Amino acid sequence: MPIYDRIVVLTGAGLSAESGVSTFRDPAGIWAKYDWREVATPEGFERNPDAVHDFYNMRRRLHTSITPNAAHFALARLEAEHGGVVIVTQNVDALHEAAGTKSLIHMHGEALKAFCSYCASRHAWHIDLATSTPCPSCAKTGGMRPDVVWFGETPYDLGRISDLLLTCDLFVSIGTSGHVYPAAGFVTEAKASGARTIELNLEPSQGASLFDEAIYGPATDVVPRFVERMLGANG
Ligand code: BV8
Repeated sequence: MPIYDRIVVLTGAGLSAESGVSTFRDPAGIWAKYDWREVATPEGFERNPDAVHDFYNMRRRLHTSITPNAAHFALARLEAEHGGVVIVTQNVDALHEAAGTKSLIHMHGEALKAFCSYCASRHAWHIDLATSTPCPSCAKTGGMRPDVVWFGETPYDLGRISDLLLTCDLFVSIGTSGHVYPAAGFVTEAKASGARTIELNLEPSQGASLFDEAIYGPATDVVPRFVERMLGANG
């Protein structure tokens, strides 16, 4: 197994599934129960902020009770023992951090953070949010929202992510269906930079044909084995 110096790992909801977090597009997933247009767009928030707060309050409550699984811990071990690893996650849970990952980009934001649309202040947030919640900084009400990236909004840190994709020599996609852009296009950017591309997922994603290699199975099984292989190759 060749040695890699700069590894970018993209993670999605499938990584947290075995921690009890629903995925989005599986048959019993979140979008089978909620209309993304109503709860995950700025227009939906404008139309009915209480419905959006209810949706994220339900998910935030869940996120305060979940724990990392073997896949999260394996990725933290890869970073600690291999070095040169950056995780770009589409997930808004805090399970990568809880497992010990340090070099992490939350491109779709974080369920346990909130920001004020009036003064743009950001706050760690573990309790329910409502339209009546005053901003801890400017004290205004009606402007506090979950610090997550909705459809039609620009994901965070795209410039830094592009630089990472330009310079990585290994791109690993784990637990994502490859439906949502620009994340679903990262494999193409990494390939264009000459990186080897590997997909670890329960089943082939929408972009499966774009990867050099694929390993299918539950994340808590395939990710620790993949990390063992990577660390073994590094001696
Ligand atoms: C944007 C809110 C402009 C947070 C979410 C082309 C280019 C650019 C944009 C677009 C484009 N085409 C369309 C768009 C617009 C849109 C888009 O992609 N629409 C799609 C649906 C067609 N994109 C946007 O609006 C994005 N913004 O484009 O801004 C821009 C663009 C570029 C540059 C500047 C400006 C914003 C997207 C973010 C939307 N926010 N959610 C939240 O509430 O969480 S989307 C939602 O989908 C989540 O964020 C989630 O992270 C994301 C991706 O889903 P996955 O993680 O892949 O989850 P999914 O359920 O789909 O799949 C799970 C996978 O795991 C499955 O494959 C399953 O088999 C597997 N699995 C299950 N169990 C396991 C497992 N694997 C392993 N083990 C298991 N046990």
